[in-house]
Amino acid sequence: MVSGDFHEGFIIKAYGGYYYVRVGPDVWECSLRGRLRLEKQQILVGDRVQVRWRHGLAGVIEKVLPRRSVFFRPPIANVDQAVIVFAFKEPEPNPWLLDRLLVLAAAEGVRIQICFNKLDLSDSGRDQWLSRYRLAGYQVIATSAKTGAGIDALAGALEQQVSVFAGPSGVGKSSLLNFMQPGLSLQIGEISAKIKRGRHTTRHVELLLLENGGLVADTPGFSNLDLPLLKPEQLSDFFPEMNRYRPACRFAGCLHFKEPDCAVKEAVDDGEIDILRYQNYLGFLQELKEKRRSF
Ligand SMILES: Nc1nc2c(ncn2[C@@H]2O[C@H](COP(=O)(O)OP(=O)(O)O)[C@@H](O)[C@H]2O)c(=O)[nH]1
Ligand SMILES: [Mg+2]
Ligand SMILES: [Zn+2]
Repeated sequence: MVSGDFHEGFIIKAYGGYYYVRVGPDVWECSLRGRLRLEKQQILVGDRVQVRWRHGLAGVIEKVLPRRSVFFRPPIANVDQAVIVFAFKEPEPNPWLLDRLLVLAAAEGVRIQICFNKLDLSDSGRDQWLSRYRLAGYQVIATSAKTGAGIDALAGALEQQVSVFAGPSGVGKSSLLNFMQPGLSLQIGEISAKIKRGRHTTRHVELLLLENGGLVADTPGFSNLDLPLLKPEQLSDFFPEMNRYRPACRFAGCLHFKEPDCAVKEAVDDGEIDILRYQNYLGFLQELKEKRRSF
């Protein structure tokens, strides 16, 4: 290579004033060209960039290529999908938290994939989880990082996509990635250490490259679980199963709460919309109404 050659790559990590850029099979440590620093252009993990080779595995970022999208929490460019991971057992799924993450991910505008892990520990109760979320209209995969069940399906969903893994700690996010890509050697099971460090810890986001071309950010979860700033009447846009019935409600701005002739409430009564999902919806609705009052 000649010093000054241009190459294209993408940023997998930012750390200590350097950007780590994957160029083909290698990772280069790159600084930012002065002009870009002056422009104060925010550069994110996931950004595609043009780099000039300097020496060894080092270069300079000359240009940031146009972004397709920006995921805010955590900040990553060009994300295609959020994979929301929960476990069937240890810890038990928390439907309130799951539904909240689904709203947050939907508000980010990315595709959503749900993964229930620890299939090996599950009992007959698992079908209820799978059908609840499939009925709601989500893609759901069941996996075990212990036996390997469902891992091919998960890897297939990640292929050639940029994905953010989110979910509570201890559900097996890192274990799943290690199973798919043994070379990653991500640390598993350090739940207590993570919590002890407290909420002001800087979180370093890193994109991991899988053999099938998938890129995955193994995040410690959403950094903030506040609901997005939605108008109460927008909330049902983020519940796919309610979206289907909404056009049949009598009122255009129906909140599906106490309004007459509400198609969503009828679907709940008929068992076509899961009652627990609906109750979580009402809980979130109340929260949004209170938030609006406090402005
Ligand atoms: N039985 C079982 N245990 C698992 C599975 N996946 C992960 N674990 C265990 O669950 C714990 C937490 O896993 P980890 O990957 O660190 O979860 P993370 O916090 O979501 O990244 C570890 O003790 C893992 O060995 C699974 O599919 N089955
Ligand atoms: Mg982990
Ligand atoms: Zn309604």
